[in-house]
Amino acid sequence: MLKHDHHIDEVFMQRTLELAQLGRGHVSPNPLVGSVIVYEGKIIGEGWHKKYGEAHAEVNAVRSVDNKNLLQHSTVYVNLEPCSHTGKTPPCADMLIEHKVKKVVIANLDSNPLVAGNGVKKLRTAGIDVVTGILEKQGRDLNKRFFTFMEKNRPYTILKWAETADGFVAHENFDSKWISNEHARQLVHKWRTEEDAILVGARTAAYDNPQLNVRDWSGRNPVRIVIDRYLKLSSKLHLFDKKQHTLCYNVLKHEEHENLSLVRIDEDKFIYNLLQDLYRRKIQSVIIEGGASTLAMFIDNNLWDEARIFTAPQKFGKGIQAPHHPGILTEQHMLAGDSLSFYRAMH
Ligand code: AOF
Ligand code: ZN
Repeated sequence: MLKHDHHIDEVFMQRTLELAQLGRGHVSPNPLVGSVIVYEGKIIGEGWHKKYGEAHAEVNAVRSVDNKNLLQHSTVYVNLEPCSHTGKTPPCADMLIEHKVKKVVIANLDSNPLVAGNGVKKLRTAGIDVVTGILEKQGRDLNKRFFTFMEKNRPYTILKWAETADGFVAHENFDSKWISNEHARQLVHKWRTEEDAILVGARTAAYDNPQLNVRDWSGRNPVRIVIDRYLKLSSKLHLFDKKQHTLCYNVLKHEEHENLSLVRIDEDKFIYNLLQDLYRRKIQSVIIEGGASTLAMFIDNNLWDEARIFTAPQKFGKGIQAPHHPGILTEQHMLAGDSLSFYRAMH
């Protein structure tokens, strides 16, 4: 491929990824997908997957083109390989073939076993020119939750905590107030809107009595999850107020109530079993908000993808130690008020 073509493909794929983002919060467990249709160097159609169960990106892009005759001379950009299966909607590959589009440019192959290369195969067999791997890394990152879910058969797992300059997450009495600040809190509420579920351990549930909902940002509430192996937590905790669904993982019993599921799983490989159960429930991502021993269990079992850590300038001297993670630092910056910094590490 000519260098010039490659650059142009990247420019249109960048726009495709921007459109894909518009579906955020509405399409899970489906991926974020955008599509741009280009005729003689100009965009003549755009679309994205707007809502779970509804039309796919390419379908919306094709619908937006006024003169459908131009499609046979056009290139379709789509960040995910067009699907080849009949799911909630008919196969997009077939639709593109029917319109005889000239070329299809893709960022990522679809890891869904129902598709997995078959979309590209169908297009090529029909004589359509297919280019793959344009802005592949950005596309993988955009759909990191979907790809992890499909490839590892578990939700994308984000660890979050705040630690002092000397590496503690709480005082010895488990009091963890005053480490983070209101800027960090608002950011955490935004993050909650971006994930399907939020999880805490029994000690955090008991000491902090968190509501685990979204208040300082607008967006949907995630499913709440608590680990309470021996069902010792008080039913008066906010987590059990039945205002939102809570999953309570334990080793004793299974019970369904309105907005509360007690889920029994085997003690052996507990964390692994928990993530398996979330996978079965189609929960594509989970943010783990503590405490230290719960976070450490995910790290020790090698079952995590990303860590988001706030560090505060103050020192506690002693207390509950922050978890140690073997991740790779990818981002570090100061938050407003410069009393706190944030860093992100990838597994
Ligand atoms: C595409 N374009 O915009 C999306 C695709 O149940 P369905 O019919 O919505 O199918 C969902 C699957 O289709 C999903 O798991 C993924 O493999 C693919 N998503 N494919 O061609 C799109 N969202
Ligand atoms: Zn499709």
